[in-house]
Amino acid sequence: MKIYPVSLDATGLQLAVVVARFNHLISTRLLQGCSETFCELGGRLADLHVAWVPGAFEIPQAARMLAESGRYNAVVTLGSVIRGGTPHFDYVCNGVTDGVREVMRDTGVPVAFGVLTVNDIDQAMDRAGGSEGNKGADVTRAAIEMANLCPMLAKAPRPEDS
Ligand code: INI
Repeated sequence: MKIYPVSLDATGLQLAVVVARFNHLISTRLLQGCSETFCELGGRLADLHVAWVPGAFEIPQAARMLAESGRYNAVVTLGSVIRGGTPHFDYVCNGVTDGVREVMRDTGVPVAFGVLTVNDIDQAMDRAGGSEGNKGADVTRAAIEMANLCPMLAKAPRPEDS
């Protein structure tokens, strides 16, 4: 049995972050969790490139451009969509979740999904450095793990070569 090793070492990794300005307070907390985690795991702050976009709906377009640039080992997406009793919530949620998944599928670059979809601001605060931890930190760990795993999978030997 071969098991690919898990690595959370961010040394030398180039990370792009797309963060929504909508619900700015939540976003800054998610971004703080992201940058602290990247540096704790060995990344350099200079290698963390941040693109602010107006809202979650704009995240996929910026994430695609950054992924297609070929410059980054992974992309982290951050933001929050808070249910407000209007159908807008569902449209924005569907747009960002479908869009991010398509970017990852189409480009092969790992894209971590750190967009909170919650009922109210309290639930968002709980997940942005409050009682439920920091989703920005969690998804940054996922991005680093995938950034290290994907090159190994791309070089996986064919059965006849191993
Ligand atoms: N954008 C968010 O990031 N979060 C929200 O909760 C939200 N709501 O509820 O409307 C939101 N809307 C803006 C949207 O992302 C776009 O920026 C806008 O529609 C322009 O395309």
